[in-house]
Amino acid sequence: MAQRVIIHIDLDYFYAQCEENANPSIRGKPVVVCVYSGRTSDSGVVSTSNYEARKYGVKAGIAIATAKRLLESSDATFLPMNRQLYESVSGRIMDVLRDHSDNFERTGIDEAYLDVSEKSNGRYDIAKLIGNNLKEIVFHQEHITCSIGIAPNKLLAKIASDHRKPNGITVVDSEQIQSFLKGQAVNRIPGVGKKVEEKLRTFNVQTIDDLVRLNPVGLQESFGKKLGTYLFLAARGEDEEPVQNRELPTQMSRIGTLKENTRDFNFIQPFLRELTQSLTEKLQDEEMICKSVSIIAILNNLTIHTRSRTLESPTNELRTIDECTQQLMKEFLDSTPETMLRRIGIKLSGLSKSSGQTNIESFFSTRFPQ
Ligand code: DCP
Ligand code: CA
Ligand code: CA
Repeated sequence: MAQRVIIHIDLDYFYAQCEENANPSIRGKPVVVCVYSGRTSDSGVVSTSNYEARKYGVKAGIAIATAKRLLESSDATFLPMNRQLYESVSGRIMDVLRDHSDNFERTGIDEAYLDVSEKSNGRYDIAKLIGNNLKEIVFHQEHITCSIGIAPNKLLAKIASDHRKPNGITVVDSEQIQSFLKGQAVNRIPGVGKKVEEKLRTFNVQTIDDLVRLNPVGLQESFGKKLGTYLFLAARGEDEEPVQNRELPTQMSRIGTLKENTRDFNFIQPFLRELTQSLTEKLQDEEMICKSVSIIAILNNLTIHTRSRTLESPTNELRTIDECTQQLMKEFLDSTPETMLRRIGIKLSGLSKSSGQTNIESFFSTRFPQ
């Protein structure tokens, strides 16, 4: 089989870069995008920061109060997340990338894999031209820089895209795999988080070449069959996963039958709440948020009616969604005095990913809980 050519693209300091473009006067100074919890004016965590802020040690996940302290002496800008802005920039960039690949897989708001094996004729010099061309198009169109990795599989392409950041491009062809991995820390391997890293350290493993020395049986005994095998192959830069179009669902719904036909809100309410809760949990499990909420009412004459509302901002919060379904149901009952309900349902639509977590990361956190 001909050698595959896979590109991984990750947009640089994505939310903060979108903010710089929305307001160029903040460029060149530290920019911190925050998730305010609303409890006090400073409570919450940093979502991301630009590279100027990172020089001060400000990065995703630290407390906003800590970031403010670290940036005390600078003219930093702190901004709340503007998810809609990032979604629309991301959507347009993904459309461009999809257009330039044989096969395309988006794995997060700011990253994607492109299979360009055919487009590049299996040649890495051509693939590099494709990569640089993509960087140019994305920058020209959206003023966003990105980092690119090009390699024979997804695993290596992802490690490579992280190798020169920001605005880098790293090519690893099949001859360069060993030298590329040599000396890199084990946590460069996607899915190797703090727990696995610590456990590996007890075996004196810190770098990927240390990991190569462990035998597969021992790895499986210590980490389980799946993760053990994965680590064994990853240390050798091996990965067969295809780049696959996994378009995310845009809506989800759930319908149930009431114990008896009724239009009594007190009877309907707990059932509606149960439906809302289980569907919201599914939404959260998928790490998604919804823009609109609908209720579905199927009457005793089997006609179907829906009522919908667009939320002020997309969410996966149970309280907000629950309030909305209750309200919509009340309004439906008030506006249709004669009806008897037989089945009721809810629908969440306008779905999008809720975090910058990539699928590969959530894949590993669900399959190999650390
Ligand atoms: N994100 C977040 N909370 C986190 C991590 C990320 O809200 N703990 C969001 C903000 C990021 C986006 O997801 O801009 C993409 O995440 P990345 O991990 O790719 O980080 P950045 O794009 O911000 O920076 P880098 O240049 O290192 O890729
Ligand atoms: Ca990024
Ligand atoms: Ca990313």
